[in-house]
Parts: sequence; structure tokens; C-alpha cells
Amino acid sequence: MNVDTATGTVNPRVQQIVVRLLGDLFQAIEDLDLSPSEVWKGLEYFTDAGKANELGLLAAGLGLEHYLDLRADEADAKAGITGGTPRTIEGPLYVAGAPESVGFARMDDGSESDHIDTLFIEGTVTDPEGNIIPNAKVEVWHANGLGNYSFFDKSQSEFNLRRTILTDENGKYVAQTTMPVGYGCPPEGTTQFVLNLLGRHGNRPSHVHYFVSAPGYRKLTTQFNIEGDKYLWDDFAFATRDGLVATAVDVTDEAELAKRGQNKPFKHITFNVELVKEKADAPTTEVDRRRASV
Ligand code: MBD
Ligand code: FE
Repeated sequence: MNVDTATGTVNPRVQQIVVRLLGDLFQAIEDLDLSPSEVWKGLEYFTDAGKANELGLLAAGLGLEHYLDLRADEADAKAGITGGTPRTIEGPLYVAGAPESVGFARMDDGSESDHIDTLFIEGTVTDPEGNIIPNAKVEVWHANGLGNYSFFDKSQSEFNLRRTILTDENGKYVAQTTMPVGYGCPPEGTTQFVLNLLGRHGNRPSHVHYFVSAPGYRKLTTQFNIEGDKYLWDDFAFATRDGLVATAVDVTDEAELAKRGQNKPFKHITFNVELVKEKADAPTTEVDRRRASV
């Protein structure tokens, strides 16, 4: 509850957080004997990172976003919530408002089809007992063959590689798209600048993001990361987890190609999702953060 005082409205939660963080900061300045110039360099860094809209990227790269996942896992366990597909970070590149369809979506605009493998992703959304969940909302987004995401990369068409697919009456979704290539931080950007000073790279393995939701179930934020990528277990954002590694299988059989209307071999990934039932008094799975929308 906020408290009105002569000087304005005090928010006790904000007050508590600021007092604590400043105490920890001052202690660090003392322990590490930071110079005034170092303190100002730090503030200038945040100014630059904010201006570049890279604070979400920095949070991923410093492991802060993954740490919040570990805390959410622990809170779930304490509330007696177990099972289901593991969560992993959203990352900073979601865009709301992608085109919606039922059962199937083609995600790519065809502009890379001549030089990138086609990828079919399919799976079923169920509860942990295997009961299918029709009409679940499966939001999918991923990078193109250069590791770039539409909207942030203005050279791509609107909502390229971003779709919302509702599962069909059998709980199934199918996406036809192109093989993503792993993301790398902008080399001249503020995040890579600090990663360089830490002796770290800024690369992610090839991956595909998901939000999966259905009435009565807990919303899942996750991704699969693709087997064989050299960064699979060396992700700068710490997002790869057991249970979230997918294998892209080469499909070359003529009958299979014909069945999918393809004239060249393609890759296939199965990614099934298990949603856990919502429960009273469980920690919320909604994360309130600023997101782009079109
Ligand atoms: C990405 O594609 C991503 O998923 C994260 C977490 C950070 C940067 C780019
Ligand atoms: Fe990503």
C-alpha cells in the first residue's frame, strides 16, 4: 500500500528495493574501492545500453533472465507444481500480434527458400498425463538464416518467422518454416562491448521460441535449441536446458517430400509440449515486461 506524505506518495516496496540495492552498491564501491571515474563509466554504460535498447539483451547475456527461470522453478516446486515441459527464457525479441491460424502455419515469406533448408516443426500439446489440449495457443518465433529477427531487422517482411498457431482437434500444430541460424549480439553493440571485457562470446545456438497457453493451464515460455550447433551447451544467454534439445532430422524420401508438397529434401523437428494445470495460489506465469507489438 502506498503512503501519502507531505512530499508525495511513498511506495514502500520501491523504497525497500532502492534502499537495499543502494546499500549493496555502496558496499561494493567500498570493498572494490571503485574510483569516481569507474562509477561514472558504469552509469554512462547504462545510458548507452538503454539508448541502444539493449538492456533486455544484457539481462539475457548476464544470466539474469535465466536466474529468474531458476527462481520460478523453485517457486513452482514449493507450490507443489511439477512436471510439464521445462520453461526457459523469453529473450528480448518477441513481437505481439503475429498472424493466427488453426493447425498449420507457413511462417517464412519464401525469400530464403533458395538457399536455406525448409523446416517442418510439429507437435502435440497435452497435459502431463497425455490428454490432448485442442485449441491451445502456440506462439512461435525464430531467426532467419542470418540469425536475425523480423521487426528488429527491418530488411525482413512484417511478421516473417512469427506465427500464432491454435492446436487442431487432435491437439496438434504444424509449422512450415526455414532453418534458423543462431543469433549473435551486434558486434559493435553495448552488450558485446561488456562481453568482450569479460572474455565472453555473444552467441546463441540455433533455436525456436514458444509461448504456449490454454484456458485452465499455466502459460509456458520456452524454446527448443537444435542439436549439432556448436553453441548448444555454450549459449551466451544460458537458455539451453535438458528436455529442450531438438533434433532436426533430414527427410529425403520422395514419398515424404510429395506428401508435404516439397521438391527438395527438408528438415523435420518434433516438439511436443506438456502444459501443467493452473492451480489456485500458484505463482503467476505471466511476466509483465515491455514488448514490441505491431
Ligand atoms: C535471441 O534470439 C535470444 O533468444 C536471446 C535470449 C537473446 C538474444 C537473441
Ligand atoms: Fe531467440
